Amino acid sequence: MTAFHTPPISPMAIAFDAERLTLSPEGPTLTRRMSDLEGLFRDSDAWAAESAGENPVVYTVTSSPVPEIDRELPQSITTIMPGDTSGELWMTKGHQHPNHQGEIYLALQGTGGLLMFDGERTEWIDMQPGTIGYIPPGWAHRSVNTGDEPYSFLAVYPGGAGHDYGWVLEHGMGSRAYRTAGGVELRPYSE
Ligand code: S6P
Ligand code: ZN
Repeated sequence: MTAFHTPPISPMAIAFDAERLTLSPEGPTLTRRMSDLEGLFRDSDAWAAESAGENPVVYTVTSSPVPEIDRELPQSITTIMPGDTSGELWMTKGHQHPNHQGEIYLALQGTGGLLMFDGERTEWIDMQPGTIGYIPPGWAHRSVNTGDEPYSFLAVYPGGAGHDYGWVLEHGMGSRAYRTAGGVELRPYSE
């Protein structure tokens, strides 16, 4: 079983396999199934049926061994499976960093979107391999797979930033991303 390293962390090289999307040495991997996304999809009945049925893996997050500790700089690779629930594209839960700090995402494979919300304004960045999405301090963020293959990105973030998932449940994300014949459409969060 892999684990985070214990501080003090020694300088290290982390091998990144751009094809297989692995980090080596690696830390823990997190798997989010449909049932872990309660309260997030607009169509809660469809969410409940999918959770009680096949309960598919929606995304995984694999980490380097750098722990989420103040002043460290952890990295992770998130892979979101293609799919939608009543048209709403599969996505991460989304969170706010309670200790407001910036973060960067680098798209690696597939196509996606980076949805950000500061409580008033919503921003969307189309993400394709090579795009760096910058998340400023104070912006909640959620990633969406907009394509037909897995969408993967590298995240690098301050280890002391923390993760507030309740903020998104309380405030929403301003918009939701839907699959349409023409591509992707953003709709108001509560409609
Ligand atoms: C951490 C960074 C990512 C996400 C990951 C899963 O600050 O933003 O590693 O944790 O993409 O998303 P979520 O919303 O389930 O944590
Ligand atoms: Zn984050």
